Amino acid sequence: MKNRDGIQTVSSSTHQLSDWLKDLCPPAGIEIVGAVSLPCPLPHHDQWMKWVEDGRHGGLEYLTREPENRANPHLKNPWAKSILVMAHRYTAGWPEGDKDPSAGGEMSLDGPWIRRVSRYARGADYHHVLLKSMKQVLRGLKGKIPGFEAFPSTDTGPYLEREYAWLAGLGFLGHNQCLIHEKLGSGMFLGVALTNLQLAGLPSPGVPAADALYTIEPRRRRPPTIPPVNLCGSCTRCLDACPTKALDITKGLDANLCLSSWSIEWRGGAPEESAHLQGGLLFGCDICQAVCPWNIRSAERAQTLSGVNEAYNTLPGYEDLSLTDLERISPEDFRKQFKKTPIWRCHPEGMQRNARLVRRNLEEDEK
Ligand code: B12
Ligand code: SF4
Ligand code: SF4
Repeated sequence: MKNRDGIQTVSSSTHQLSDWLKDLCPPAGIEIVGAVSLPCPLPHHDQWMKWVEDGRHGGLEYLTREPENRANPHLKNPWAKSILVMAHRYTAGWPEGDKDPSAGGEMSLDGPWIRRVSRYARGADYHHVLLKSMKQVLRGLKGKIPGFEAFPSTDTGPYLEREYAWLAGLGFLGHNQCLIHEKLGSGMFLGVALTNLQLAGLPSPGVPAADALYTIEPRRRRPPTIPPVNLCGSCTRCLDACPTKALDITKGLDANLCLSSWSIEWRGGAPEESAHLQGGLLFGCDICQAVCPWNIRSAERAQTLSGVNEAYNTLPGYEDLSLTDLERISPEDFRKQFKKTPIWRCHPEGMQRNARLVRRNLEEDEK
């Protein structure tokens, strides 16, 4: 890793940065960028700590490590003056069928298995795609700001990406826990980069920005507010639709109950007593996003927007595979098919297990 000790601060303004981003983002396919100055108190710090204490991280132990550094990246990186947050859209919305756990009403076992996979995982691995795009933008900024340094990551760094995305003005945090942009919805990946850039014009630390610095579609503008606004109003659709009742307004998501944990993260898969709740879902779950009115409205608006990055379209070759193939997929075939995709995360054993469970659930349903 590059030695970061001697990194010096560089300066610019939000105004100037916005101008540069207008040129740099479109060719890199980055759709939104915002910034937060560091150090920055996290307005949801206490809720997050309680979340960990209550064990709602569902055995994802890495989420409990070094809470001080996770809450304050400045402690380990005193040279860092801001964090840039970038977003890549991966879907223009979720069709009606994604709202139910049978996977698009797709009860037939011979139907396309890929419809049972969350939309974020149908194409290339966003860890590579987004990171490449972020690096392109950051290289461009290096060319404009002598001495600029930035360290991008997506998922892999100890950063609360949703919290920073919200603080940077990319959207609001919904009851489904997702970062929701009022016009683009929540179908977007987030990436962050610690930088040595001091930016004049950012809101005070801990106050969410009214809008991003660069965006293909402005949000509904409103003044920054404390305490944070959440635009769910009286809606509880995601809480009601979640098959395992993993969501709670005051406590957040319970990763012990989330189908996404069971089917992607847990080596043992779904708990036997509730495995039927996974229905026909093979990998991940989109239900709490598919039912969200913000996503439904953003899908209606999608025709007027530029397309989603093609890297996230369903990959070719998938149509040759069936659920039966996945039930017995060998490690070599799994590697060949999924090495450069988000599905790689669940290992061949996880895929075999998930495919067998889907068959069992759907066969039981048909009885
Ligand atoms: C661990 C993890 C998971 C776990 C736990 C999810 C969770 N809600 O914590 C599991 C495996 C279940 C999961 C599932 C999914 N994930 Co995930 N996940 C992560 C990861 C790596 C860490 C999240 C984390 O720190 N969780 C701890 C909780 C408390 O933090 P948080 O959810 O970010 O919430 C913060 C704020 O929302 C705020 N907050 C605001 N209001 C409230 C209210 C309450 C009560 C609480 C507790 C907190 C809170 O406080 C928190 C701390 O700042 C992030 C990447 C990253 N480094 O951030 C991706 C990330 C959150 N995941 C992502 C995605 C796409 C998904 C799925 C949609 C994938 C799928 N289709 O299956 C689902 C969505 C499930 C859901 N409804 O949240 C995206 C979200 C993009 C977006 N637009 O929001 C991220 C940012 C990855 C990325 N780089 O794009 N994920
Ligand atoms: S991803 Fe699925 S299981 Fe997890 S909270 Fe959302 S609806 Fe519930
Ligand atoms: S479905 Fe309703 S409650 Fe859930 S995130 Fe969307 S607006 Fe908020």
